[in-house]
Amino acid sequence: MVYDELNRKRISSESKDREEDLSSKEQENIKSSEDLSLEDESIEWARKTFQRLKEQQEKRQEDEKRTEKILEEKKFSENIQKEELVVLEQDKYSSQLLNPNDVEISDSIEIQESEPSLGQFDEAFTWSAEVLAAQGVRSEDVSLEEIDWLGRLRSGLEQTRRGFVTGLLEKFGDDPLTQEDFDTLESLLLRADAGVEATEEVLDALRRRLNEEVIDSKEGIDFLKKQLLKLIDAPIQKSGVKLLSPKKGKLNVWLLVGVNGVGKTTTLGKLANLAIRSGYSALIAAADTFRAGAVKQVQVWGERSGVQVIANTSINADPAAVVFDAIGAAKSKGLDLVLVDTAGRLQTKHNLMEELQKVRKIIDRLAPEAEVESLLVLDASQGQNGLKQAMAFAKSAKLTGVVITKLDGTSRGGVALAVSKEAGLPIRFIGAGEGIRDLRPFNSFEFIEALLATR
Ligand SMILES: Nc1nc2c(ncn2[C@@H]2O[C@H](COP(=O)(O)OP(=O)(O)O)[C@@H](O)[C@H]2O)c(=O)[nH]1
Ligand SMILES: [Mg+2]
Repeated sequence: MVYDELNRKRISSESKDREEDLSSKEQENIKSSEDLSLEDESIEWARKTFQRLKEQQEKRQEDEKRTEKILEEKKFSENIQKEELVVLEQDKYSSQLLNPNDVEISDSIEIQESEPSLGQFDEAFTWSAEVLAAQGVRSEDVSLEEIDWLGRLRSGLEQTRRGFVTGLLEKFGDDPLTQEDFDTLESLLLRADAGVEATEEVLDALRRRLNEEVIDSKEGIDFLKKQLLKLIDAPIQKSGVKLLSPKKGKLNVWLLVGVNGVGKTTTLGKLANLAIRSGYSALIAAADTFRAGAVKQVQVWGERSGVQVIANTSINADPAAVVFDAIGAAKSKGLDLVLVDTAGRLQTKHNLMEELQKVRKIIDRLAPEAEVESLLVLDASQGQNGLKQAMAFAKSAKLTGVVITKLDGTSRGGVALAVSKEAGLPIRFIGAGEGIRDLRPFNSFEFIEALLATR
């Protein structure tokens, strides 16, 4: 379960932090003399983890083969009708909640659903293993999904990192940095779309540190990591909620808002899947009634995860009415989470804002006790421009957090820093791909490690 994994990580890394605070000087001394054996140890740890995951995967594949074989034999001996097998296939996806007659699946909307699979024991694996170990995760608790995700996050951020980290490694030498070096660092940060404010803050901290001592490239990167982490964690800490998950025993309503095409509907589909996999009950409100095809897109996602979709397919149906129905249904069934898809066209900005306000009012009136999250979805590939546009939503939608999508293959991953510093909003989820599992709750430590990975 994804949320269990994340909670476990936080608890162990917090206790680790405390240990570090207590004896950082001592640990530094120990570290330098033991650098080599530490490296050996971490490779050993990674190897052990890899071996276990490999065995686990082989066992799963064997089980699948065996099931297939049994099914084939059964088919042969009992002469099972083809139609019955089809029903079996469908059962894998649909739930009792969903009446298959209600949903018409369009062939044009494809959702990638592949199970994560273990690659080679390579640099990507050892890096991911190290990031997990650094958070205090035990080797036997590492899941294939976590390894797979970290690998993809790291390669997704490669373009942002490429110019940035190599540039940095060149800049940080044994000599003190010059004004010219600072200018380069500044432009590197700005080019990664970190934004002016975040860039200034980080540079100031670095300047202060360098006034005190000369630092080498590794220390430079480590210092930068700490600064960026602090910056990105500030709004999360301020919110008082480290990891956003639906509160049990309450109705949770999560609105997804943002400009057209940023990935709201896709994110909602992935969130529905994440919620179900983590043991929550959920329902989708298809409140983007403006775009043709939007409802169908949502229905496909709902069907994949066995989540009921409340929709009104008539043209220009009132989004607030859809939300009204959805909250009523969720309350009567005692569900945990309502995910609300919304429209994002900016051409008619004024109407859109009014519409969002109306939706918000309905929620507040109908379910004043509900935990409402208004999540701004932001396309990382649009960088700072996207952020500026998106902030138009801040007032009408009473934003509480951000989801950053499309972190796979953009050079503007630094926009996460701008979001934290300039919008002051906590990042709650990040998406790095179009597949159903390509969205995870935001883990700042992993993000910064991936952003500044030196290999
Ligand atoms: N590469 C990539 N594509 C994404 C991601 N999230 C969404 N998309 C794609 O972005 C496009 C627009 O997404 P959609 O959810 O319809 O956006 P909406 O208009 O905000 O609802 C679709 O083609 C999605 O598959 C992501 O994390 N990575
Ligand atoms: Mg949409």
